[in-house]
Amino acid sequence: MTEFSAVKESLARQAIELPSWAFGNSGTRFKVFGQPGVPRTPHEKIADAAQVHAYTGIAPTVSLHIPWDRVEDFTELAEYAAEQGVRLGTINANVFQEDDYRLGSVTNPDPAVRRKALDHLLECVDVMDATGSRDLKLWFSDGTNYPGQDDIRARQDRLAEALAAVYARLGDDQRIVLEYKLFEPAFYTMDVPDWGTAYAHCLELGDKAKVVVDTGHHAPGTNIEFIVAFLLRAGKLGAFDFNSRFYADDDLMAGAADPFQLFRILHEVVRGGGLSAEAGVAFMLDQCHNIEPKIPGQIRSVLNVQEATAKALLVDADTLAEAQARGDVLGANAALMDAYNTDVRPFLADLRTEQGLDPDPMAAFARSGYAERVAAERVGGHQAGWGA
Ligand code: PSV
Ligand code: MN
Ligand code: MN
Repeated sequence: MTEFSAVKESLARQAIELPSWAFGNSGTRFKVFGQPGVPRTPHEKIADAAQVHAYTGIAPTVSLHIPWDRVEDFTELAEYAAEQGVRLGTINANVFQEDDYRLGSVTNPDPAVRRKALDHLLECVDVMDATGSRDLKLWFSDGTNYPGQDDIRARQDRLAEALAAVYARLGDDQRIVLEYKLFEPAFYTMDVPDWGTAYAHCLELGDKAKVVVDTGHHAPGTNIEFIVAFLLRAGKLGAFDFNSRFYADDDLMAGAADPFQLFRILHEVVRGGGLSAEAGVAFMLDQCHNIEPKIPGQIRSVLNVQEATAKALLVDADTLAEAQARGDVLGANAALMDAYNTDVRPFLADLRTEQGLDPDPMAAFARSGYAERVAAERVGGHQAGWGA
């Protein structure tokens, strides 16, 4: 197996982006549970995200959702983030929470609704100009609930038209990252249900359009690592939304439900060169912490992704390739499993110590008193805006 010293540098360079909405109250359609000290403003969400970075050292950026995080002055928000020790990252558009969008946003049969949705997407590019963000993350709740409700093909045309208009507005260093989801909120057809649909639209758009793999957006049993391998090979993997699911789009902590799947995904990332800066893959979390405390929930998730990455990096690529070439099924499988079964936690603790961080981020945050302080200071925290 590869020595830990050989992979340390890659791990030290790892960057995982946090979702601002993970810090607000959230829940299901049955109940949103309030927690003491949750952020009341985008600034406070960023302050909380900065805590995760302060203790893990690998969560330097925060993803915003518009309009949940709309502020008067995004340049000021970016400056505030820098003061907190983090940067603003991906901008997520939101065309799924208004009555007008009952029958869809950019695929709505009504041209006036389509125009309104497109205007919001273009406004998000304005926000990116102010925040210096590279990526516009597009997820559409659009779809239909009943056979015959609308013309599936016409909806694809409308989608393509909107995407082309947004693409034309992008700056040289900006990208669209297009997210797919099998079902929910639409139950019969989603207009971007799978990676193939997202890939086809991104291909048509051009180089600045890439696919987002949200690990919670597939049918049970889907081989997500295959999708990752395919998209990386095609130069079309733009980003991950990491989270865990047991049943549907559960948005639980990454690596909680199936750490082996997370390892298999990261193995394909490493194999495909996806950790390099040139690959341009954004590693984001997209989660909600409905019942557990939010900052520790994010720290745990970041550590889970880091551990899976460390194990993936420990796979001895030569041993694996040799075993594969000679058709040694068990040898090849063992090369992978040896790495997966390694306890990387002591190595990662040492790495943190070398970086001047506490070896145990969960314990260090708990000791810091931050949670108690904000619980006393902040009254009337906001709902994340999702899951209610
Ligand atoms: C949709 O389920 C999704 O995964 C998209 O990324 C949204 O922007 C996000 O969840 C909101 O939580
Ligand atoms: Mn997502
Ligand atoms: Mn989702």
